[in-house]
Amino acid sequence: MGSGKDETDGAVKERVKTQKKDPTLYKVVLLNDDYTTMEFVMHVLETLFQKSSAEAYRIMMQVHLNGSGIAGVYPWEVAETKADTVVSRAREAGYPLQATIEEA
Ligand code: TYC
Repeated sequence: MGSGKDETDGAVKERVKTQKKDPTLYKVVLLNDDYTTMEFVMHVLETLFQKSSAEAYRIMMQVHLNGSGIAGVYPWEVAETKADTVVSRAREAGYPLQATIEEA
């Protein structure tokens, strides 16, 4: 279809149209506290972040010993929803566990 002069015209237009989502990824960061049980944190990592029990234990201990740790990396909307879900599940269970998101 191209005359030679404008052979990239259609392709450029199509790329702009199809790139709907922000490609930036965000870390869901769990924060340590003195009251949330290790078992609860591992349960959240296994059920909400699809971690194996070994990986859940590793991440939980990273948070416990160093103050924070990465539960997973996702597009913004997914990361935000998962962080909110961590906090609401913790509150339902009576724990002060906090989760935040950070640009990856
Ligand atoms: N520090 C908690 C305890 O000793 C365990 C814990 C780990 C809490 C990770 C929060 O994100 C956390 N019971």
